[in-house]
Parts: sequence; structure tokens; C-alpha cells
Amino acid sequence: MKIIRHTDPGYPAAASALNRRAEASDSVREVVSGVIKAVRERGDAAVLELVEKFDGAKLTAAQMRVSQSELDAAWDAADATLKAALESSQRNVAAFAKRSLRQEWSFKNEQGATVGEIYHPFERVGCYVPGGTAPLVSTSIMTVAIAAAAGVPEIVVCTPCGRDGTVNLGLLAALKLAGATEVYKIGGSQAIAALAFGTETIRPVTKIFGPGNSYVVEAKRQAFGVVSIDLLPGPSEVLILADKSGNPAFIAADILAQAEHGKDSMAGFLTDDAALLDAVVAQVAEQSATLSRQAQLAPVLEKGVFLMLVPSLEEGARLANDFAPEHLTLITTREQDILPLIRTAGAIFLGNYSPVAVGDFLAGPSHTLPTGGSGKSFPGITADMFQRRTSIIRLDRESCAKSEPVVRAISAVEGLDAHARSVSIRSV
Ligand code: HSO
Ligand code: ZN
Repeated sequence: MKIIRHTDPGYPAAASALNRRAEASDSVREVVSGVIKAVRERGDAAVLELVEKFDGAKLTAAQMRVSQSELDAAWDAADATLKAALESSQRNVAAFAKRSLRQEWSFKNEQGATVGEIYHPFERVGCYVPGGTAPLVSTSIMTVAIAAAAGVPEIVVCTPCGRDGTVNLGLLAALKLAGATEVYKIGGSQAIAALAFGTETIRPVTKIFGPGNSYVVEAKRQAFGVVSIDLLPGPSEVLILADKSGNPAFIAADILAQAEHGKDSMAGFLTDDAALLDAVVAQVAEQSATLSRQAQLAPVLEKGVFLMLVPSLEEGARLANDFAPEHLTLITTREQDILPLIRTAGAIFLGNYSPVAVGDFLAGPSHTLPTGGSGKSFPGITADMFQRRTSIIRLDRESCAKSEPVVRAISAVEGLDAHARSVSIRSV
């Protein structure tokens, strides 16, 4: 853990280092462009080779797809407690999603034309659900269930399989409940390439959602334009900003919950209270010893956790905006002053009793949120990202005539007389 106090000589440099931007390394870019080229040129054959190379699983094209009966069996095999938990999460997420869907609207402009917007769900979307050291069952709900709530008819999921070619049964159960219509056992940038460009087995989608490792994120970036994407969500992170009202045991528990995501995860703690900083350090040491995922925790505790004593919460809020954390936890008696200052967090958790893990698993908003500083440019997944928006314009004779002088004036400057005539011809 790095501990920095505003009285330390290294503080200004440490504070400005928090100002980050999400960028891929050259080596990741190169690997991913090779993968995309291979999948575009050789389809299924390339995907199968890459699955063998990166995930160690030898599959045939027919084995890539998880059948409907396997999905049904996974749901049936889930125990009652897991089923009830997934259903509770799914209900919260669907209810939240319904509220953020856009409704069509229209109004009359200055000339009396009726203008408005209509929305339709995308026909076919792809959702990537990462594998890695933990089967992220909740990510199925936090992507697929939102697509389903938005009315998307075809929801295609790619998720990596283990060396034995299987996918965690709890994950398949969650995908079934959430409403996945096609599931493929492929992961990594080859999955994104297959979703974007299609193969003999996988028909292409028009928009790709979901988190992933740096290769998945880069593949989404490179596929952008052919498909649209949600955002660029990578390794999980939290920044906690607290005054002396923060509970050190709770704060340490949230830091460790983040750190157990392992590789490249980050957790930061900013406070204006020196005693709280010391108490959190002690709590992290005490609690971490009792947790199971030591292999994931150790490298993050060493490199990815930082604690800073800041001169004020206002300065903490400024640093938080520079860092643009995926999750920001704010614990202060001055919430009405500090909350309005936070502008770049993916999600904000308020008070001592709002653990990030509840947002991860069931609160309602998607846990798929911008990471790596990309919160400056992107929000997290919302239901309206699954809707295509089209504008509607209707004029009658009168509003057309009233529009004519404006068209004439602008056409004259643009030198486009056919534009002008197409309106004047209707206005006599
Ligand atoms: N914290 C992750 C989500 C997650 N946590 C899934 C546990 N499972 C990204 O927000
Ligand atoms: Zn998490």
C-alpha cells in the first residue's frame, strides 16, 4: 500500500499522477489487430485456434454454442438460494432499466413543423461476460437483463470456457434467467471480433456491450465503427473519499473487496482525517489476513492500493474528478457540499452503509461502469444504450412555406440551388 500525506514532499507529484486517461499499450493494440484480421479472414477456424491458444480448450465449431437445453439444465441445477438471489437481482435491475428507457416525444418548431424522436431496441446485440479467476455471474444480469428489459429480441453472449471446454453452471443459470438467446463459449478479443464481423457460426451483431480485460477492451475500440459499443470497461476500481465520520472497518472491507478482483484492480482512499487514515491502514492489515483470495489480493495490496491524507474534502473531490473512478464512495457529514463537486465517477455510493458489493450484485444500476479514467468521457451501461434513436420530421404546406426563407438564405451561401428549389417548389 502506498501512503501519502499532503505534508510529504512527494504529495504534489502523487496528486497529479491521479490525473489519468485510458489508453491501450502498443503491444495490446498489435495483438488485437492480428486477432481481428485472422477472424475476419478465416472465421470459425481462426476463432477455434485462438480459443485453444489463449484458453487452452479444444472445441469444434458445433461445440462453441451452448445449447438451449444446457442453459435450461443449468437453471434447473442451481440451488434454491442462488435462484432466489439471481431473481432478486434481476428484478431490481429490470425495474431500474425500465425507468431509464427513453419514450418517444415530439413538439412543434418555430415554423410549425412537427419534430421528435422515436426509439426502437437494437435487433441483435452482443454481451461479453468475462471469465478469469472468478465466474462473474452478476455481470450476466448487469448486461443481458438490461438488454432484455429494453426489448432486444436477440441477445448474443460470449464468455470464455475453461480448459475442459465448460462454462461455470451458475453463470449459465444467470444467463438463462437474464434472457440470453444465444451463448458462445469463446472469450478474449476473438469473441469481440466474431461478434463484430461474424463467422460461419456466429451472425454479427450491431452493438457490443460488457467489460473485459485489456484485449477485450482494445478489440471493442478497434471494432468501433463497424459496430457501436457501450463504453470501455476494464479492471475494477474504487476511490473512497471520507471525513472523520467514515467507519474504518467498513472502508477497509470495501478496499479489500475491490482488491480481491486481482490483477490491475485499484483501490484508493482519500481522507482529511489523519486518525482515520491510520485506522484504515490497521483494518486493512487485520482483515486481509482472514480472506481467501490471497493470490489476487497480494499484488493489488502491493501496487494497486493507495491512501492519501488530503488537506480538505474539496481537494479530495478535485483529485477524484482527475482519477475518474469506476466507483466512488463518499462518506461525509457535508454530503450536500461535496456530492455536487463529483463529476466523473461511474457510480457514487453514499454513506457508511452503501457497500460497492451491493452495487456489484443487486442494487439496480448496471455494475458495468467506466474504468481507467474513461469516466471522464463515458457513463456506465444504461438501458437506453440498447435503444436506437431516430428523429422524425413532418411539415405541412404552411410550415414548409415558413421554412422556405431560411432554406433559401442558407442554400445561397452553400451554393446548393437544388436544395432551395426543393422547398420553394412546394411554397407557391
Ligand atoms: N466490481 C465489478 C463487478 C463485479 N464484482 C462482479 C463482483 N462481481 C465491476 O464493477
Ligand atoms: Zn466487484
